[in-house]
Amino acid sequence: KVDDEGDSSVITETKPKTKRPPLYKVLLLNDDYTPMEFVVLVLERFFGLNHAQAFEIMLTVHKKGLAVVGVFSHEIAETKVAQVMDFARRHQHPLQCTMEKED
Ligand code: NFA
Repeated sequence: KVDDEGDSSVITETKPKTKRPPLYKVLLLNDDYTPMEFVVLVLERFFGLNHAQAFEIMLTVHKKGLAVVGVFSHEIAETKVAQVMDFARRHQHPLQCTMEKED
């Protein structure tokens, strides 16, 4: 398409951009003190994973230092992080959960 204000060589056509909201990775971090079974419980309770999935992700965090446990909208990710951090604090475990914008 050509622009209708004088210069017929200026191309003004653009893509109709529908923008999707950014997504956020929720990360679980390893530490030396939180019991493995507590981490499994957290993953079952707050991320809807079955026991086998929860155990597998817990082991990945334990071995690699961290893992992505899910990808959510900003609001849902913030809620998950707050729920995990509060649950860990109430049980006096140092478990850390954070979020990071997806590229
Ligand atoms: N590294 C912890 C332990 O050996 C287990 C753990 C796994 C902690 C995943 C935090 C996250 N008890």
